[in-house]
Amino acid sequence: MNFENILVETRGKVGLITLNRPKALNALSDGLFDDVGLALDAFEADEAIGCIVITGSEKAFAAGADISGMKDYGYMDAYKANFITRNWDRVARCRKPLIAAVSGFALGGGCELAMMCDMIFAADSAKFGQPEIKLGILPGGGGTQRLPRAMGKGKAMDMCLTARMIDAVEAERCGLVARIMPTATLLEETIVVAAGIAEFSLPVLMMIKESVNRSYESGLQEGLLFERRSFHAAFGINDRREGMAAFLEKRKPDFTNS
Ligand code: DAK
Repeated sequence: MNFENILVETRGKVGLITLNRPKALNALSDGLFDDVGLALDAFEADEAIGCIVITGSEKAFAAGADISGMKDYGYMDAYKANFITRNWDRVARCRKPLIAAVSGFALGGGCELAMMCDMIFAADSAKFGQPEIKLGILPGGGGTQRLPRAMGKGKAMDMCLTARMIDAVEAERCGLVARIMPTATLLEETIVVAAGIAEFSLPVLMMIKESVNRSYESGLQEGLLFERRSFHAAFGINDRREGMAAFLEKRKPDFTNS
């Protein structure tokens, strides 16, 4: 797959998307999100792929939406083009596990893109921020909604109202980041984790992802009911039978994603 704004490759059962607009610190354009959407379509359709990683460069995961691309936008341009919603949300709709491997700047839409993934692994160099206020706009790609859910209202307000960047240690401490890794080995370590995930049963991984995400969008009882129904459904999956049989027979399970 050849794209103008991203590099796409597979590493075993892991699909890897690398944002590739180095001159603009991976600023996020509409075209870039079209590319990401097509790559995700292909990885989701590929039965051999069990986990997807999105990464950027060592200096920048992504420095936000492309400011030059939207500087002349009026309300009607943004509204009629369904700006952001049309293609950015594709990332949040991905059904397979998706990890953001973040090195350097993850600002504005870059931070929002990372939050659309299931978890963020950060290099020790990573810097997260929502600096939109400095441009006279507000975070519009989910920042004002996903940040408070990840880190609580106070920290989210601090980031959105002051434009302060937080480093990887603070981001992990407040729950935005799942793991911190050395910058030099971030991608390889992330791929090892992703490869481990991809060894599990894909339908069960998808059920887990759906169920955890449901906790954001429902009350506790609704969420528990959703989890319980999915759990019951898992008894109809061959891989459930295989996983339990393998444990009892003291062997490695052979999952078939069925
Ligand atoms: N857009 C376009 N170009 C960018 C960019 C960006 N976001 N960030 C950096 N660049 C470009 C720079 O212009 C520069 O280009 P040249 O001058 O070399 O041609 C090149 O990348 C290198 O950047 P710097 O020279 O500035 O590099 P430094 O190391 O000095 O600084 C920095 C790095 C990341 C601190 C700095 O570049 C910076 O502050 N960048 C802007 C960060 C930012 O403000 N991000 C938020 C963008 S706004 C919406 C939903 C969501 C959004 C919008 C609308 N709707 C629903 C309508 C999202 C908005 C955003 O993300």
